Amino acid sequence: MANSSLLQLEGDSRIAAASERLGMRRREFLQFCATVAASLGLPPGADAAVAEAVASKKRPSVIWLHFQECTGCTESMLRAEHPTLEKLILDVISLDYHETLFAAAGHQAEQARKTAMAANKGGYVLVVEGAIPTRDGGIYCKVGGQTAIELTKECAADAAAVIAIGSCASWGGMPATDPNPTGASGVAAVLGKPVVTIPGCPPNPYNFLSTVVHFLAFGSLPPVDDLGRPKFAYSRLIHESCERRAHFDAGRFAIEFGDEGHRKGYCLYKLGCKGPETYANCPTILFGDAGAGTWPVGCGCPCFGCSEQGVGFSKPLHMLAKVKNVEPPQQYPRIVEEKGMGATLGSAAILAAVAGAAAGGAAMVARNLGLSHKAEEAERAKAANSKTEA
Ligand code: FSX
Ligand code: SF4
Ligand code: F3S
Repeated sequence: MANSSLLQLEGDSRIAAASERLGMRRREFLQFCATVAASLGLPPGADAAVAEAVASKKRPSVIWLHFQECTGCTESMLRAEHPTLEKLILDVISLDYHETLFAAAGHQAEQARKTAMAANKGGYVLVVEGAIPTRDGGIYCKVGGQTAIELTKECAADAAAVIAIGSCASWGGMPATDPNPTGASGVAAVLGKPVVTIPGCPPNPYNFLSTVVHFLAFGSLPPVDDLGRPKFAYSRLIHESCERRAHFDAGRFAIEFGDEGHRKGYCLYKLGCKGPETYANCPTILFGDAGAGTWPVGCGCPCFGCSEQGVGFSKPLHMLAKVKNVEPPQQYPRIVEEKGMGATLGSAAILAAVAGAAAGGAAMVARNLGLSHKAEEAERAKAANSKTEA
């Protein structure tokens, strides 16, 4: 890791070139990098390493596969309200194969994938979007004559890292809904080894961006929980950061869509909101940079747990959520833990109002929030153990 400070980098020609390329002011670019570093829960000083990496490191080659899905993951990445987002994503990676965005087709496209894989053997990032059908030999999804199973295994063999983007690729998601006729499964299940998962239907593009920036800056993917989810984004229940939480605690609920409670912005728990059992940073990171309230609950729609295996696409929409942490725990999480709230250009703008040195402070704030799902991980491990024992 380089040893420069963020402020020293302001006069650096690499930073000037990167800012120009991205159509950002230099200060704006540096503040964005500070926010990404803070969101990842990195130690103070890592913001400069992030800025140097984004500005000057060779962009990692990305092979992006599509299987059983709606392409919402790609859409949400490219249709963000703020035009800088997709520019940033496409600037930090070299997207060498992507079926939806490719101008090439047929054999030409297949050749491009093989060429990129050979040229970057052992160094490329494989991103899988969509579930993989496993029933009947995987015949329900084929690309270029190969099944999704074959393609995933072939592309993962020489990848430096594998990211399952969206709930479909993470564990099966919507295509795996009961009775799951095609045997839709997640990438880890097909490869038989853990991968980084960024669930959500669609997932928030900033969580993908932050994950890739971590890989670019430090050569590894960020720390994950036992389901492969980056801890910086999936360590807290939605219910913990929800703006309607005070109504929940006070017993003020919307009972029907459009009733007085709903119009007044009361808690959506009784309409089936799964925020109390879903881990994701939706309420803090928001979607589309369109301002406050741009997330499901903010718009009056109960969270349906799209990012939580066993909740989204499994539990009926109006079934009441399992409420965790109703009372304070006997033991509190450690004060200093990796936890971020995600990087948004909005939060970068807030940082912009603060002196450069505040980036370190932001990192500390992000780190001091603590983790809330340690108990849940332990619960899952216990359940898995008792299954093995039985
Ligand atoms: Fe769609 Fe992606 Fe949902 Fe799945 O997102 S938004 S069905 S998670 O794989 O395209
Ligand atoms: Fe927010 Fe849903 Fe929790 Fe109510 S139940 S506070 S709407 S997350
Ligand atoms: Fe999904 Fe709930 Fe967030 S439905 S987008 S996890 S608020």
